[in-house]
Amino acid sequence: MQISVEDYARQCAQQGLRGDYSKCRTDFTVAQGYDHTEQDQDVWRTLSDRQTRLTNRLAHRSYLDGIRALGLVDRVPDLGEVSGRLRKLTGWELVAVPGLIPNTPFFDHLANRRFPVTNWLRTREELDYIVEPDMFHDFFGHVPALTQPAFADFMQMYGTKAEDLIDLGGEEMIGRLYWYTAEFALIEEPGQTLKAFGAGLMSSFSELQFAVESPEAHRVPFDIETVMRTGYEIDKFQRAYFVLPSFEALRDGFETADLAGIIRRWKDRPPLDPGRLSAAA
Ligand code: HBI
Ligand code: FE
Repeated sequence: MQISVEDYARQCAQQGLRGDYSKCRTDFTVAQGYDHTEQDQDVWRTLSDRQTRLTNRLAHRSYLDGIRALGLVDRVPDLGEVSGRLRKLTGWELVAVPGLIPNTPFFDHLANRRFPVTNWLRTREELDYIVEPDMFHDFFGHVPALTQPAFADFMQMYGTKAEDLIDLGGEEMIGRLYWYTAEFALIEEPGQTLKAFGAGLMSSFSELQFAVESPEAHRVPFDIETVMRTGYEIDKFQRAYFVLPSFEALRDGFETADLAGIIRRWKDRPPLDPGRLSAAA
């Protein structure tokens, strides 16, 4: 029972979301068309320059390797070109969408190794903060990680399992898993220093520094069940960051966990307070 493009477009407009849904196909994709203005290119360069200085220091090497493998980030990306490179690395490709899309088509894209990238960019007045995901968040934040085989597998598996888990009442719980891994996470591999991971961090100037460097940031060991029980807020710095030991641990944990059991046990109980989780050693 999927919402139609027309009804969804009306809903988005009512909520004041941007995005032109009038040219959407039934899977909510649009042609990228590469008609980005000089203003877009300028905003992209500003964001990219500023953020790259930080990611070079603070992002996990997988992210930096991903950026290098996918090519230039000094202009608005051509999704077709990047898809060509990504396909060879992990079999993923990118599709353009007008903005947020409903769960069902979003998960279906992931399950088929397609990552939806928003086709509009924030304005110069919004460099620091924007509520909706835009092209900079989607591309600069999410896409480099898709070059990493174990993470790429995790994202596909997430798309594959999501609908069934939602049917069990797990929508909020798997949303938390996405939030605390694909958006805001840290990685600490044995013998390595703590680094940032996740699109929410990569596309944020101030939170990226806070999460990795601040003594005030609360860092807790990664555990699937705990993550799925922990609440979050979207409009403040996170009050906890889960520390992944590796992407393999994430993928294998998600693959083998009794997700249905976890959902059954916790779905009707109040979420854990991220500020009160036990800290990482
Ligand atoms: N649509 N374009 C877009 N990007 C998202 O990240 C996204 C979405 N629709 C639904 C959705 N995310 C959520 O269901 C997941 O983040 C859990
Ligand atoms: Fe995101």
